[in-house]
Amino acid sequence: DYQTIQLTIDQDVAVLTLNRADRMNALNTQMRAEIDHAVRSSGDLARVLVITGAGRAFCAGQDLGEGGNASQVDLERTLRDEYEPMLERIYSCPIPTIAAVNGAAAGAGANLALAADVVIASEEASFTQAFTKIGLIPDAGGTYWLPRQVGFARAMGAALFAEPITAHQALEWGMIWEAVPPAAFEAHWRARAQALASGPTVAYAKVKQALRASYRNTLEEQLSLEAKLQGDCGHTRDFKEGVLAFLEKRKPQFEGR
Ligand code: T3D
Repeated sequence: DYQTIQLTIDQDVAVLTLNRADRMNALNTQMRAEIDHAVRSSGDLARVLVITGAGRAFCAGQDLGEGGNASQVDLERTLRDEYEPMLERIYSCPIPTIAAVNGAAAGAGANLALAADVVIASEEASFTQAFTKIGLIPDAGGTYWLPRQVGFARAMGAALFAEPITAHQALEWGMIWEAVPPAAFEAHWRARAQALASGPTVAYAKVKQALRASYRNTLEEQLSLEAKLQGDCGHTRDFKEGVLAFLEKRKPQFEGR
């Protein structure tokens, strides 16, 4: 039983809700461990994982009240022992991950969202690299994701000025996939999640692998990787079904294998 999050799994869709609404879903030790555990379970039990927040915020980052006197908190240890395993768990999750960002995402909360494969934001949401406001640098993968997603100049400005970036700005910058009016937000991300959950799960896992490898590969290496992964997809039942459904002019029934 989780204390700081909720996990529901329904029709192959796992929904992990950060659930400390009175603290803007700020992350503490227990929550990091529970997220890690829930993401691992979801990878085994569902075909898509959504991470969202209870109440009006998505996640306010590190719980700044945790650990008492800030000058005595061992930030390096917390990051290595608690943030890294959680973020790597999300990154290596075999199924597609969606961050459904319902409100403010600040500090490590912003970078938790950026660790997901797809970010769908409510138009009311914002993304703040709040760290320098309290004398820190972007962590939780921020210095990795930001320059890749929005380019160096915007990453630097976001980190130095630590201003809230609106959902529209984030969309324009290529930081997120969609910004959706608040009234339509939940129905929209649920429909997106359901669409992925009934899709070709093996191909999705290989899409993630291929796109990520492109950051470090030469063209030659990437073409070779594509050939290998496509060869694997070619052996799935979903590929056979996809082609058959196309030829029979009907919707494919993918099984995720
Ligand atoms: O281990 C380490 O420490 C290193 C790792 C660091 C990683 C980080 O994430 S550093 C960055 C930490 N996060 C922030 O600096 C963001 C702080 N929060 C905010 O900027 C704002 O609260 C929000 C933009 C998220 C929301 O603003 P708003 O106006 O909607 O709400 P609020 O009134 O500021 O917050 C409501 C309550 O939540 C309030 O408590 P109260 O007054 O009702 O008792 C506030 O103190 C609490 N809260 C918000 N953020 C945090 C928090 N409590 C603890 N930690 C927080 N991060």
